[in-house]
Order: sequence, then structure tokens, then C-alpha cells
Amino acid sequence: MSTSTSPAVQRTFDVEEIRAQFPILKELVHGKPLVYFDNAATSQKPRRAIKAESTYYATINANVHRGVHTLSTKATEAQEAARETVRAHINAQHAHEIIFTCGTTASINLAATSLGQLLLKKGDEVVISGMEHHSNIVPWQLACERHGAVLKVIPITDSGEWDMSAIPARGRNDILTDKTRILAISHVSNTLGTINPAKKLIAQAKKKGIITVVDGAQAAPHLKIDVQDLGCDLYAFSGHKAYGPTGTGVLYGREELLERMPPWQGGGEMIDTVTLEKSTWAKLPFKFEAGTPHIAGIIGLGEAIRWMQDYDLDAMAAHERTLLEHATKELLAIDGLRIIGTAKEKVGVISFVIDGVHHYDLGTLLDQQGIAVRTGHHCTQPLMDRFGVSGTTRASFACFNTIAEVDAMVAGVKKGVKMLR
Ligand code: 7TS
Repeated sequence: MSTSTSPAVQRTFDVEEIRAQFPILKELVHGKPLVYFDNAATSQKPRRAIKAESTYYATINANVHRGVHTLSTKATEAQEAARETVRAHINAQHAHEIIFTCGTTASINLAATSLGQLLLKKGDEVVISGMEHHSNIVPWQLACERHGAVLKVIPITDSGEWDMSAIPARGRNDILTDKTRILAISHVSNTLGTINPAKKLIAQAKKKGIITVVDGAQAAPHLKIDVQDLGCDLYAFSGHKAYGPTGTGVLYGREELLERMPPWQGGGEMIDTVTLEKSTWAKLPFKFEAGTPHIAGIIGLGEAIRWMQDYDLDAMAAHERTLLEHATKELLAIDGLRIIGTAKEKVGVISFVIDGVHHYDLGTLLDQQGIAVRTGHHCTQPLMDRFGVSGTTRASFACFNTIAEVDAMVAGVKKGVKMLR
């Protein structure tokens, strides 16, 4: 099992060479070649990540950080190598700042529960934005209810961006106030594809002593993440959207803050000592990793990230941008089609509505042609309300998608419009 953290030479970007590494792309759906455009829900997995997981089960399966026996040592080493891979990938300072969870949802619930307990009192304020996934709304609502705090929301412009005029760096600002304790924002929107100016807003919040939490679920698969450069306190993402296994996620936290945060879940491995009266906590990151982790998944995630690092991530992003630009141009030529989310800075996510065509019907027709898109509210109901729609059809691209696949989708949409209108 490879555990190197960075390749000596990066492979040049060749989409056919990349596609050959994704076994699922050979599958037929309704007798048609699969066109997978639902990567924002979960990406497909390269053979290397799948193999790393099965090799763990076949050769070194044992619990981690527990036994003195050889298999446990090997499993522990493989898991901790994955932690180091993640650390390097997002440029965290220390490997113990990387907490493994089962996904972004778990990472944000950990953050909201623990930070709530540490920071929130009656009348304090927590700020989110109007484009958050439910995973970055509901945990903060729960925390605010628990501690008597107030949830405030950054408004969204017609193009699907934060309305920065509502949060000026100088002068009166009714959103980031003296009472704001926590700012929790998405780096990239799952519905609109907008890449948010997170670094700028974090810098503004930092000046006011506000703790910043970033939902990076849709950024990690597409952007180079540098948590030190971003300046955030906590950063959450899912492994399964970044070519890794389902059931894996990460919460990065700045060491000094993690040291102060109380544990989220209690149980085995997160303690230092336990008596029947009181327990003390293990050192980082184990204080936040109660119970047996998803060892195989974490090892698979490490391998998925090493796989990504074998390529020039800028070239991958450029390829996805080409797909987005092509899809945008071709879709806009369809009569009555409107794109929701027209920010200048976007990842390869395109959401649209068509007059007289229900997104669910269109999604079903596309599926019959082997094309997988997501339809509905994408777990962003407040954002749907903001744009006055009940849902959209969403195509979300990954590095293995092609222009020919975009053309197939556009042809499928045109066919759908003819049938449904
Ligand atoms: N935050 C964002 C921005 C997301 O896009 C998602 C999942 C989550 C949090 C939750 O991640 P999980 O891995 O814990 O489920 N987004 C989507 C989506 O857009 N379609 O399906 C899931």
C-alpha cells in the first residue's frame, strides 16, 4: 500500500487516461453509457482508492491504536499515514489538527455542538449565509436554540453571491456585530457552484475576534485548499465527494482552538483516564474521535488524495472550467432555460430551470438516456426560496467528465423539453 505524500512527477492531464481509472464509467445505464453528472452528491472513485480499502480488509484488518499485535500496528500506521496525507493536502500545520469524521455533516455537528458549549451565551450571534446546505444551517439552529443565541444570515445577490454590501469591512454592519461569536460559511455552493470570497470575509471576522468555520464540502474536490492561507479556525469536508469512500470526512481545526473545545461524543479512545466519577480527555486528535473509526474508509481517502496529488490540480480545475463554460453556452441557447447561479467564480456546477418543464420529469428522462443529474432543492431550501423556485436540475462535473458527455446532456435536455412542454 503506497503511503508517499507527494509525487515526484505530476502526470499530465489526459481525460481518457483518467477515465480508464474509474471502473464505474464502463457501466451501462438503461443500455446507454453512463454519463455521471452528480459529483456534488458523491464523486466516483478511482481504482486505487477502491483497492486501498479492500487491501486493508484483505491484509491488515485490525482495530487501530489498541493492540500491540502486528496487524493493529500496520492498520494504525496506514490510518495515520492518511492523516498526514490530508494534513499536507490542505496545508494544516500539524497532523493532530486533522479529525476524521463520517462526513461534512458530522464535522459541522461536532463544530456546532462543541463551539456552542465553549462560546455561546444568551443574546450572542452566529452568522451563516443564505446559500448554505442544510448541514451548515440546522446544526447552528440547534446550537442557537440550546444556548439562547440568534442566527443571522448574509443575503444572496441575484447572481448567487454573498451580498458584500451587507457586510462592509468598514462602517455600520448589522450582520457581523459585536455580539457575533461564530461565522459559518460555505467555501463553494453545492447548488450554485459559486466560489465564495471566504478568505476576505474570514479576515474581516478575525479582526472582530469571531471564530470562523468553513464548509468545504464542494471546494475540496475542485480547489487547492490551504487552511493557513484562508485563515479559518475550522474547515470541514467529505471524503466521498473528493474521490474517496463514503462514510469519511474531515474536520480541520486550529490546534489552540481544538485544545479549548470540549469533546463532542464520549466513548473509547477519546479519554485519558476514566473513573466512575470523572473522565479526562485524550490528546488531539483523539479527543474528538470516540469509538472505532472507519479505518478502511480513511485509508481509502488517503489513497484518493494521493491519487489526486499525482495530477496537476490546476489542470484538473481548468478542464472542469472548460466543461462548465461549454455547458453554460449550450444550455443557455435552449428557449426558456434559466441558470440559477451566474457568479463569475464558479466550480463545475450548473443548476437550471426551464419554463413549463418540471425538474423531476427532466431528471427522469435524462436517466433513461444514461445521464445522472440531481433534481430538487439540493438540501438548500432557503436558497430555493430566495430564487423563487421549488427545485432545479443540477449537473455537477468531475475531472473525468468530457465535452462529449456535456453534448449528450444538452441533447437530452432538448429532447426532454420537446416531450414535456
Ligand atoms: N455541505 C455542502 C456544501 C454539501 O454540498 C453537502 C452535501 C454537505 C455539506 C453534506 O455532506 P455529507 O457528506 O455530510 O452528506 N451535498 C450534497 C449535494 O449537493 N447533493 O447531495 C449531497
